[in-house]
Amino acid sequence: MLTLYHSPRSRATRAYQLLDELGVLDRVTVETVAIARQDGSGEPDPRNPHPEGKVPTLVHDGEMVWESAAIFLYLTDMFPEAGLGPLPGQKGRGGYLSWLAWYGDVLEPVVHFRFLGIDHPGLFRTFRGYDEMAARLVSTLETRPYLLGDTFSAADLLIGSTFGWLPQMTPDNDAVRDWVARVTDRPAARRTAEREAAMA
Ligand SMILES: N[C@@H](CCC(=O)N[C@@H](CS)C(=O)NCC(=O)O)C(=O)O
Repeated sequence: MLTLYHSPRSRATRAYQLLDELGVLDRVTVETVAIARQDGSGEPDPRNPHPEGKVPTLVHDGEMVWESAAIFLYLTDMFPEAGLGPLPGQKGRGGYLSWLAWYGDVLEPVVHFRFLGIDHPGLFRTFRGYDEMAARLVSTLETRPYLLGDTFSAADLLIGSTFGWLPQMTPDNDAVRDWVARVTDRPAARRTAEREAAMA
């Protein structure tokens, strides 16, 4: 049994969208739980097994998977028919794993430090800065429509969703802006927004 613990308009939204992109919504139980929100509303939900009360959380036959990048990899490996993430041995697997890890190890911290106005040489030495993050996306997306090449993957959804939530953090580059538009304005994104609106 596969269960996604989800909360509307959160980082779990893109995991919920991924289930739609994979065509497996009917094979997964989606449990909507409360979370503590940045505005001070809400609180951790005892039904959510994540030890810090965060979402998304995925539970497969009693085993928990947490962190969006791990959940994305787990789901695209488990449901390969949609072709949203190269499997071991397939072309693009290395890039796919690297972009997923880059999301959590570089993009999230760099974007949030910038958003919060936090700067320190130690942060730059560890993560590099906003300009380096942006340059990585620019140099990739000026040569191809999606992070892995010609086709959309779950890495585009994971990374692109950040700029859907924080558009002011989008690198100032047409190729990146066009990519964000392509990966955030998808039928599954619209369906997910409708489903979440109906939950409200
Ligand atoms: N790095 C984690 C972050 C998860 C996260 O912080 N989720 C937020 C929702 S956007 C949350 O659950 N917050 C509740 C809390 O911090 O208690 C991921 O990408 O999955």
